[in-house]
Amino acid sequence: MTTAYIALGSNLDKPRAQLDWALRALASLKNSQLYQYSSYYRSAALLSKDNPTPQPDYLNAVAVLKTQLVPLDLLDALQALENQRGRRRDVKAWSARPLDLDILLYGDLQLDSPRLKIPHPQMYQRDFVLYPLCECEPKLILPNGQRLADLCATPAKQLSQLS
Ligand code: A4P
Ligand code: MG
Repeated sequence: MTTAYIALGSNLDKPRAQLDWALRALASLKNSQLYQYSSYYRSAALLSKDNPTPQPDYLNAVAVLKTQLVPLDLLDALQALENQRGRRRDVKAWSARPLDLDILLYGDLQLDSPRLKIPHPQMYQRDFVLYPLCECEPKLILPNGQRLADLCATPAKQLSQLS
């Protein structure tokens, strides 16, 4: 079994219910065990220059999965779950979405392929990833050598943890 960290995000169609659904789905994923998950965190949508139209706030969380799926099979399984929630692929990147499931880390694998990049390239810059990850795994050393706890030492400024 390999430990994989999954980022969950939603800013459409009742985000809290979307994340609840996603955690239940991850708990029944084939050849995998849902080991742990964080609370939910709300933040303003980070927008891209290509897609600057304002969007609803996001809810984000992190799940810890023990899995026998190889990385691309895990990505396929996560994208199938996104599709089940009506995720549209014919829109610009960073568009509002009912459910986004990204692989943050997969064991100590480092991968840079057209379809899958691990670690997730933007994870180091995103409080809505780092803080829920730290809640699950406070002693984690990130692949770039940084201690996760050091990055999360002060309260996050624009992130609220939900009860
Ligand atoms: N892909 C490559 N590496 C990975 C990986 N590690 N995990 C490829 C998952 N997918 C990976 O992703 C596009 C393609 O990236 C996939 O087909 C896969 O082959 P996508 O999920 O279809 O599209 P996307 O999510 O719009 O693009 P991207 O680049 O994954 O965006 P992000 O990083 O997911 O950012 N603001 C807040 N507050 N909270 C958020 O969660 N998320 C985004 C989207 C923008 N703003 C946000 C949030
Ligand atoms: Mg994504």
